[in-house]
Amino acid sequence: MEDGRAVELRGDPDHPLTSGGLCAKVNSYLEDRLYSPDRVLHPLRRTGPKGAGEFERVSWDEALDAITSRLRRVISESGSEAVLPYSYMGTQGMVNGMSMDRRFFALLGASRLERTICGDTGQAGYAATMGTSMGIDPEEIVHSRLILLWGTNTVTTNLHLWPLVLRAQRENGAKVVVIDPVRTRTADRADQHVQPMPGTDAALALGMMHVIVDEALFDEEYVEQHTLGFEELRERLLDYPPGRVARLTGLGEQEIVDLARDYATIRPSLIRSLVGMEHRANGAMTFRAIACLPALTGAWRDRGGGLTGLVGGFMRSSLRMDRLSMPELEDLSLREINMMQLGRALTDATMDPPVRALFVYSSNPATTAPAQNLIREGLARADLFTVVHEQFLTDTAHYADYVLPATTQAEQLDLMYSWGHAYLALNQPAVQPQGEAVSNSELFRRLAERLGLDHPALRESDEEIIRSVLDSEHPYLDGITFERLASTGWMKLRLPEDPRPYADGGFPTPSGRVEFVSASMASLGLDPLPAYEPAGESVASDPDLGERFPLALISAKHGLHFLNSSYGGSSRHVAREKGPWLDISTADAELRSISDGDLVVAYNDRGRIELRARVNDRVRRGVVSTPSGWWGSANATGQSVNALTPDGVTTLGRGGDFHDALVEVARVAPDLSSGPGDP
Ligand SMILES: Nc1nc2c(c(=O)[nH]1)N[C@H]1C(S)=C(S)[C@@H](COP(=O)(O)OP(=O)(O)OC[C@H]3O[C@@H](n4cnc5c(=O)[nH]c(N)nc54)[C@H](O)[C@@H]3O)O[C@H]1N2
Ligand SMILES: Nc1nc2c(c(=O)[nH]1)N[C@H]1C(S)=C(S)[C@@H](COP(=O)(O)OP(=O)(O)OC[C@H]3O[C@@H](n4cnc5c(=O)[nH]c(N)nc54)[C@H](O)[C@@H]3O)O[C@H]1N2
Ligand SMILES: [Mo]
Repeated sequence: MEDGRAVELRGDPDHPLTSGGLCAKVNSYLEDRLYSPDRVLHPLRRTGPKGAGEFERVSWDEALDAITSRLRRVISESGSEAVLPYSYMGTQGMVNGMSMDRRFFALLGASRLERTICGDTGQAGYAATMGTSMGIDPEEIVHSRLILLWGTNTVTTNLHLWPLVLRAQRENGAKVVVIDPVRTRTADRADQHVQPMPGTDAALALGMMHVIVDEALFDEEYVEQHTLGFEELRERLLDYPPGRVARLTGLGEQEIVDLARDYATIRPSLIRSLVGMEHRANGAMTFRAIACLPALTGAWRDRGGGLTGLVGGFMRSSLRMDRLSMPELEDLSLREINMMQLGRALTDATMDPPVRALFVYSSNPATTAPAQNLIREGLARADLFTVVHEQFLTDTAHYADYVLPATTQAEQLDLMYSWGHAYLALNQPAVQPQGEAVSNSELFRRLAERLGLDHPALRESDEEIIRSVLDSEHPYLDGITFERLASTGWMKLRLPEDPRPYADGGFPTPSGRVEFVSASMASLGLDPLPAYEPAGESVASDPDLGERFPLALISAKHGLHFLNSSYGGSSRHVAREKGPWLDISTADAELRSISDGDLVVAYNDRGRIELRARVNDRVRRGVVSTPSGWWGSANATGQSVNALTPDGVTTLGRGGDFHDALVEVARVAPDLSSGPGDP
């Protein structure tokens, strides 16, 4: 800081996980975010048509009066469920992400939002097998000798784990295998890249188990003592010989056999996943099948062996999470709307009551949620009142009746949660809020007061909330206090001495064992055994659709400079990403007379976007890949990739299926203003 102005941002060199390293996204946070000339610094009122992004500055008083009187009217005419909050984790903090806002909408009696866009499906799949999604501490990866980065792009999305992977390679000679339909930056750096067709990983896992059982490479004692249903599993595995799995996954038969042998014999072996495979109709079953592997081989016995995925459970199980949202305030009889289906909720004429007021904060659904064109249609409704609390004029904000300015991390107090590691951090404000920006928690305190909502839960300060969240007897929090966090910035949870949580079994399933056979799956009407089902929207499951749209589209987080859609509107980050591109195989490009660098359109019945083709073999024939995060306003079509994605919700985990998207791709002839896929 110099004279009240932040002049430099750096990581803490003593932090064991980051060693002070910052990622490409936040390296220039001060210029690109805190002091960005594009920031929203004052309340704005819409002056042009919805979507045009034309606004005028108004005072906070004026904005709050207009918002509260509109909310009152909507509630008195249509009931409180006509109000819908929409948020995700744009502010990665606990106070601003899930406390005052949740209390406010609960006390208002608004429709409840199912916030399941990230992690829920995969975690539900793991839990169906092992009772939890929590594996080992990711830092234990340094002890592994075989690392399967399964559907996760570590170098891009989880940069701080990568040095530990390299350390395992250097110190233990670890072999690093990436399993991903796309040859990612991570795959480029791995010892081996296994490239299955999208959505076929459950078949791969079952095929590996087939080989492991067939060649008696499994851990008989571990299976006997700590698993349930081995005989039924063995029978199921007969359906997955390597020959059939090779056909299902597009992999070589020998490749599958070798991977299985490596997995069973190179120890410790660790499977690392995050969310890449979950955004599919069969996503939960994929994670369930994968979670069977370490139980079969007894990988959990070894230090650095087993599974490690999202580890938010470390914090969820030890912090007083109930002191954040205060679930007791919520009326569970009020309707729930899934965040994947915002478009449907805003356009479905049978909704009773219809959504008449939408309050968006910490999220940019017009870019990040599937079925984008349906969302836009909903947001454009003249009778919908939309408020967006934001730092920038996102594609969602363009539709707002009122945009309210939000603070950034540098201006607000928060307790930082993590699902990637076990360090808690206290984020202390460095600078005064810029302009008239307010934090999320402050916004909802102000709104509550204006609306005359008089509940003590709506008056707590940020610091009071943090202190009560930390006020836990859980052993992980032993010695972790507000004061100590304030002086050190971060502290690691006190995880148990033995870093092998399931070395001696003790899984939190109904049976206490890893459930190859699951009665809870059966009771949901689902297959009690792990199985492969073709992806939801795929050539295999819908040949007619596959005829028209033969390419499986993956739109994952391949942009190094975007955090979901954050920074997608920043000219500097956009320039660094070198334009929205589409990776297409040489074979598919030839078939469509597409050359490297050509402008192409990717389209289906839901939408169309323009991209620059990169003809290469980063994807296989039948697959195309483009980074998510780009804003539609930056595309010639006004749409971005989620215009092409479906908005289904998975049975288990209630997550999205937006990676199950079929498209066709065509070259855009330079002399045509319109082309294939035009609505
Ligand atoms: N740079 C950057 N970092 C980020 C983010 C970002 O937007 N940008 N977002 C953050 C967030 S919110 C999250 S949740 C994490 C997610 O972290 P990851 O899970 O690592 O990220 P994703 O890009 O969603 O998916 C990882 C990989 O899954 C692959 N994949 C897709 N379908 C399949 C499949 O069927 N099988 C297999 N085996 N692989 C498949 C994709 O090609 C992709 O390379 O990243 C975080 N980090
Ligand atoms: N096609 C496709 N779609 C995806 C994914 C994918 O891989 N492919 N990934 C999915 C995943 S894993 C996730 S997590 C979601 C994420 O989707 P979103 O939650 O919508 O994530 P962001 O795009 O980063 O939007 C967060 C917004 O919050 C704003 N913000 C940041 N801090 C604050 C704050 O303190 N207060 C307020 N009010 N606003 C703030 C930012 O400016 C930003 O516009 O996207 C999902 N969508
Ligand atoms: Mo996410």
